[in-house]
Amino acid sequence: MSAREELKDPFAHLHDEAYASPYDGNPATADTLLAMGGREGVSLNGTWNFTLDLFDEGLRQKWFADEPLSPELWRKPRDYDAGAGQTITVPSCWTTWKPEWKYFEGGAWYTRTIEWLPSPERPRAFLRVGAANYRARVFLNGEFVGSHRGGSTPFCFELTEQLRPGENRLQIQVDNSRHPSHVPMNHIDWFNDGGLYRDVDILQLPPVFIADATLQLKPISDFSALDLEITLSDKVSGTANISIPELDATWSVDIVDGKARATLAASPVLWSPDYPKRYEVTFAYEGDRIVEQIGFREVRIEGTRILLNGKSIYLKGICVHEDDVVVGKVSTEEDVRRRFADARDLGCNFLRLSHYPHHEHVARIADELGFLLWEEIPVYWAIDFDSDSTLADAGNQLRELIRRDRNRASVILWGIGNENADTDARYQFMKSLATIAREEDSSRLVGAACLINREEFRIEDRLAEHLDVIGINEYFGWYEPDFSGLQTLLANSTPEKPVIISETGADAKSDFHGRNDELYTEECQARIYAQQVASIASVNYICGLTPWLLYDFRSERRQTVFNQGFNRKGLIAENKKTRKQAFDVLAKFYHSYERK
Ligand code: GCB
Repeated sequence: MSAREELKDPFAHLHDEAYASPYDGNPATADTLLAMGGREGVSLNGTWNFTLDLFDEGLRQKWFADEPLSPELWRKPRDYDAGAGQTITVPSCWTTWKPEWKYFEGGAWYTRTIEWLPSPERPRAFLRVGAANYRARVFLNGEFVGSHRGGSTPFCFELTEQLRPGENRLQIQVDNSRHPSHVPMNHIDWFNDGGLYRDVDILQLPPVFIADATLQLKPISDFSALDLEITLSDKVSGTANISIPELDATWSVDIVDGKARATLAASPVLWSPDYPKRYEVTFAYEGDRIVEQIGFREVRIEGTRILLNGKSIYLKGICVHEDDVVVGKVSTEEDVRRRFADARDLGCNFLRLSHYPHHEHVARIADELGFLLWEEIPVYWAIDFDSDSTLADAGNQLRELIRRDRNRASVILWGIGNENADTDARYQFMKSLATIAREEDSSRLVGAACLINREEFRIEDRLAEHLDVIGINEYFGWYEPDFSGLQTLLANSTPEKPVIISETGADAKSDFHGRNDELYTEECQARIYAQQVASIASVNYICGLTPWLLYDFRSERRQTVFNQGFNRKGLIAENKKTRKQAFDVLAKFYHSYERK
């Protein structure tokens, strides 16, 4: 123990309520996020030491600064000893790890050792975390590295300077507290899982490397040009080489100050749900390469239509949460493929990944299978729309999502919010988000799931002028028992943009049967679906629907005898097997419907 440490007042932390602020700095943002693009990381998945920390003692007492010593060598008492804690597997949610941790909302410490073997060709090291709900603070060898806000997007930190050859101690404090400044805020209709619940990797990279590379079909180019953007790790100049062997195409592009932007002539076979054609694309800069499977397609609007590759498309969709009774928000590839298989049976060509960015392999699998996606950030219900810091957080989550997925043909729409009341503050906040979405990606649509004008029974939201597609959440037949309101709403509305019914539905407990006007029966849910599709089908400005939703999911807001901690609006029960009657109603509609 150093003399300085001996002198430290052992009681100072008891009176310090500003203890967390030193660890909110050096934020990881979209600008520090690195493209994975086929890179092989050194996986840090597996067993980590783990301690829940209800009172934030770790930050108050600087647990991370304690050298790991076996207890007989301690010279003063400690409240934390990583080795004596419990262990957990990464990725996972602590909320599903032990029954007694189910409702824990607060901080938790993950600690593990990493071996570092410096390599002359790849001397730079980056930590990449797939997602940590909600706030993460990273420490290496007792020093604070940086922090990240946002529970569902990936983030990176460079560790090169702090890593020592041999053993290093990596600690990540993850805090899933709900808070008024967060996005989402306190009130959500899903389970607030906590943890490092997606992959964690170390990327070993050359001195200058490709930080990000995007190639997509240039909008309104007669399908004959590709937009390229490459960002290097450093502001150097040079040449990047891009190749698509299947098209027999290679291009050399100048990089100036670490950036290359170019339009490349090419006429690839277009990607679509009917023919999800992808090409292997290689981006190379000196010794560094990123290899991506990319599909090329165009999406745009014309009046009240959505055009995919120039042809009007009707979006036969379904909403889905990232939720599982056993593993929480962890999305295994098997589970993702099951979602798509069920959606396929339903007759879908479209999924709304609600209400936050789902695992990055979802869009890759959608590219491969031929599904279109609506991806969104959790600007959900009430948000502190007056706060600049909250806007910065939401804007960053949106940029991180877009940069993560903008090579994915499946993603056609960025959702910037869900059911937010139409106030002035919300209008300004979401207008800024729409601008960010377009700055990041001008080739996709921007939408939001909006509320309706309930006084006038009209589709009306001031935000619509900044959207390409208006999503409408309406629950006629359920929260609004008088179904005739839907016909009034549809007849009263003359939107000038495409509308998607982004939610509709009803709860039903699977295997609970009764009259079709008896709430929570499968018959009642099926009747509401039948009425909904019959009312919507003939409305010209409606370009698709994503009813709420594929599977029942955990939601502690719901505690009736029917719900027992679940939102039961799934077409399939939470076991992901038992289909309810409404599944067949929607499947029949989707399999037979052709828009005139
Ligand atoms: C909504 C929300 C969704 C809820 C759903 C419901 O409008 O967007 O998150 O789960 O209603 O079941 O009430």
